[in-house]
Amino acid sequence: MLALVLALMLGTAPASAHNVLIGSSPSDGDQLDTPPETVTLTFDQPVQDAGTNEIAVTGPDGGNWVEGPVRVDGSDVTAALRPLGPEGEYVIGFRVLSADGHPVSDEIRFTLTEPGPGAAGQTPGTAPTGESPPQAREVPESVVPDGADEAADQDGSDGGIPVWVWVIGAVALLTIGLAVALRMGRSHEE
Ligand SMILES: [Cu+2]
Repeated sequence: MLALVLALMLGTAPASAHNVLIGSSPSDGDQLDTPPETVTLTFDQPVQDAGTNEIAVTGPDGGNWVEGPVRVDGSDVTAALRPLGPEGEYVIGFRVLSADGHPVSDEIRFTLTEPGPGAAGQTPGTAPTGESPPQAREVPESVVPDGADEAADQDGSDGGIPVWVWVIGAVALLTIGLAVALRMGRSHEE
């Protein structure tokens, strides 16, 4: 009950207390001819630095251009970028922990109008790939266990099917037994 009351109190009062993105650099919709070196997201209140905050900058080539860990400074969350490469649209996806403990995620976009020094071809091979694969792994890890759970659940429900098999088997045996008995009976009659 206490937990329920607490949940209700936390659910109602701080509903307006989710962190809200109030600014960013680059800004949503920016057209830039010079690649930004960092991404900074500014929220209306402090972000919890629990090590779970994520920023990903996905380029037109699909690569992630964030380099190094996300840093939290009060209401600001910052991520350094490798020198951007191909021109086109970049999506800044973020997921941060609100002051009230709820995760907030969204994305903003900017467009690089001139190709940067970081060639697209260098994206996968350069040092930051050491950063990217762990992030890439984190996603499957959170997905795989869920899938495993579902598989386990399905196995659990599959566990009920053998009962059907037994019933069908029993019916089949009875039918065969009856058929044999009838044939034997007929053969005796003949
Ligand atoms: Cu909240």
